[in-house]
Amino acid sequence: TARTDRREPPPNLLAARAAYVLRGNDTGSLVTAAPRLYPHMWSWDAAFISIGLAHLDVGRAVAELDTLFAAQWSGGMLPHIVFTEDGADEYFPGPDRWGTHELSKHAPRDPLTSGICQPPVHAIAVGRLLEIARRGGAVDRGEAEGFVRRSWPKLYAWHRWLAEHRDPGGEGLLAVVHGWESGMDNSPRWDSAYAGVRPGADLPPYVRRDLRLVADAGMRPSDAEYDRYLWLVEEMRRVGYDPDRVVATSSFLVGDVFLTAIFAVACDVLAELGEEFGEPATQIAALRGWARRSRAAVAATVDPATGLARDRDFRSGAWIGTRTIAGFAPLLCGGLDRAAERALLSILDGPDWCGNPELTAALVPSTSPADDAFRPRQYWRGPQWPVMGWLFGWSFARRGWAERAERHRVEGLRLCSDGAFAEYYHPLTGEPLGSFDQSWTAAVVLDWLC
Ligand code: 9YW
Repeated sequence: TARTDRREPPPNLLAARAAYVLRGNDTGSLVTAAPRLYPHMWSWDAAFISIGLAHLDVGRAVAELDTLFAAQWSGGMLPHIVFTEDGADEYFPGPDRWGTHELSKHAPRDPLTSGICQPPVHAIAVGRLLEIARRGGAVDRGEAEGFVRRSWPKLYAWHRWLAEHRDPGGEGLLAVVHGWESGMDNSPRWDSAYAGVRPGADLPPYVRRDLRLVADAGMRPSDAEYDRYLWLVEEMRRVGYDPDRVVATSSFLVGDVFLTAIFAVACDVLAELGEEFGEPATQIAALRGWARRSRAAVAATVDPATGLARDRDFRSGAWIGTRTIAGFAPLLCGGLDRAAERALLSILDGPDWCGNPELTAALVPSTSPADDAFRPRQYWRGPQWPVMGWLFGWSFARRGWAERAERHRVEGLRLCSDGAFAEYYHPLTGEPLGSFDQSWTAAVVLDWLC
């Protein structure tokens, strides 16, 4: 449907539908990422979901993050999936394939979890939740403040884990050991690094389940990609998920500039909360130090030729210059000098990105329509993800760019006004793609509307 053909429901109807999606996906203790495709809790989804829930019921929003924190590994890692019992047979790879409870001394036995992590957006969510709760009455405020007090040490432990175990270069560019950890599973950012992953002949056989649940297999990663995904899990199993041995042995080790930018800004948010709530000064100073180091590391990745930030393959030493949403990472955390930042903003507004007149909504596509890797229907290879629009809008507001933040909100709502709450959208037609009634999409729509 072209932009002009869209019938847009009034905002209160869209908000009611978004609330209905979150309620529908609520199992009681957690809101699954999506009704059928993703019947478990995903780490960064849970953070965004809690922001949406905060508009409906602060207590329920807090409970969502409590559920995630209850699955925290003893070393501090927040696992990327917390498995529900009901969904265990529905999703692959499930708890048996990961086997974390049998292989790692750090993993919880109840609930069962995966053995990798996702981007650390949680402190951002806690900060936003507190803001929303403070607009309400004393009960909401009290609930949120109590939650900040009890979750702060857990968030600190999570950030410390990342700083201590995921900075192999020692300069603040944090590494992922699996594309899934970036949250952008099949982004062309990872193609060259995955080319170096050679699945062994002893990769145990498996059956994918995702393909039964989307209309078109072409929207999902390929089988060859899946073999590599599973091989990396196999490598981690073989070292018992020990964080340092994983970094030493994984055939995939990439400095993720987008995750690093999120870490930098989330460290600042957590430090600010720590100051307000009287947390230990040494820990606040550590957070500020990690923020500074990672912010500088993000700025140092910028390619002078293109102006975009880049990931770095720690195994091959190569920079990764594919034009993806990650190129704008410095806008999330700041740290560029004025000229470089202005240049990056004009790339963002230009014809290869948000200024492309063919876009349904002026939100950053996951891959530039001008890049050879662009595939408009395929997951992280081109579609727009509403939740990423929210993250940029939030960052712009934090950085004092109110007008840009507002534009992002309006454009995000334009994309989501079809009421499908799709996982991702075709950037040129606005067609909803992937899973529908996706929780984090509903959550960010609620935050945009309320
Ligand atoms: C998968 C749940 C997750 C997100 C990821 C997204 C997708 C899971 O869905 O990955 O099995 O493909 O890439 O960012 O957390 O919404």
